[in-house]
Amino acid sequence: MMDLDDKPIRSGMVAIVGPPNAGKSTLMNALLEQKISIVTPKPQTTRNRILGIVNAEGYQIVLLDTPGLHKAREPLNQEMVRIAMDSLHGVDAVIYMIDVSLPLPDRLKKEKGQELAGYMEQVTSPVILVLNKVDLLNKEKLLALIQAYSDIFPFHAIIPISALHGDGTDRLLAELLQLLPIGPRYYPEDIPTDATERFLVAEIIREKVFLLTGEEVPYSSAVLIESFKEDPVKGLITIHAAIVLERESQKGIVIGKGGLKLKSIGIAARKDIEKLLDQKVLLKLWVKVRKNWSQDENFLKELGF
Ligand SMILES: Nc1nc2c(ncn2[C@@H]2O[C@H](COP(=O)(O)OP(=O)(O)O)[C@@H](O)[C@H]2O)c(=O)[nH]1
Ligand SMILES: [Mg+2]
Repeated sequence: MMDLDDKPIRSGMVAIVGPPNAGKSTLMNALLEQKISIVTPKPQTTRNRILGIVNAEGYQIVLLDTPGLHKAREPLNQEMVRIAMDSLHGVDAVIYMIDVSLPLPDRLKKEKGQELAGYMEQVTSPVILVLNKVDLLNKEKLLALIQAYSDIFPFHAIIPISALHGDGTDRLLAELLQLLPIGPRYYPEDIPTDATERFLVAEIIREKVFLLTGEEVPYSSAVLIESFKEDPVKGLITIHAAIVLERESQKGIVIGKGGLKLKSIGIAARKDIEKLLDQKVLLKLWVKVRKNWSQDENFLKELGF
């Protein structure tokens, strides 16, 4: 398979996995040079596998951003971990990402190593350990960490980066490219993701709920797009969406005094949705309760799990 100027194309899939909050989605957006995956300071922001397609002359990398690997007990969380583990198969390379700014107590070092090795046991493709958030760590500590991790697992490479500031991402990209086979692009060159506009819009709204509400509310919320209507004459898209909560008592928190919280969620979401769709948007949000939806297999199916 050749490019226009007869150079071979490298094309393949790379899964990004690791514990919650390591910066996986931030890295995906950085490599895409575009925001596709939502990012918040809270763990378990990403719930599905999000596909991001990096296109350049001579290569296409299909990135799989995944939910964080963690010990999951609840059905939703188990689904999330299953999605992340499934993405490890059939890819050309795996990025295992950790947050180096987190203190690793001695007693945890061994356990963490075993946990990581356990996750990676079934992986047949090369694994690159990405040490993220190096902007928060001093160099000496970083060297010790690299040494400790290289004892744990035969990583193909260990690469320190700052996904937020874009440091080290070029080296990572170069390393990934070497692992990709020569072959045809999997996707057309002009699309950054396979996700639907509806899905991306629901994710943006969920991101604002995560950012603007506290305690357990983010983890108890899901977003359903109820209608999505384009009016080409007015150049306006009207979107109706429901924020679905698990309990009646959470409604007040999301709506806020005089509806102010819901209003600010709506304003923040609309801005990002307009950027995404490159059109004016009228966004109508409301809040619904579906008791314990995260335990409800049928509802999880509705959400696309
Ligand atoms: N300081 C710093 N923060 C980062 C970096 N990468 C990600 N973050 C932050 O870490 C948090 C979690 O990021 P996210 O991409 O959602 O992590 P994920 O759960 O692994 O997808 C967010 O607040 C990011 O802004 C980094 O390189 N440096
Ligand atoms: Mg994420």
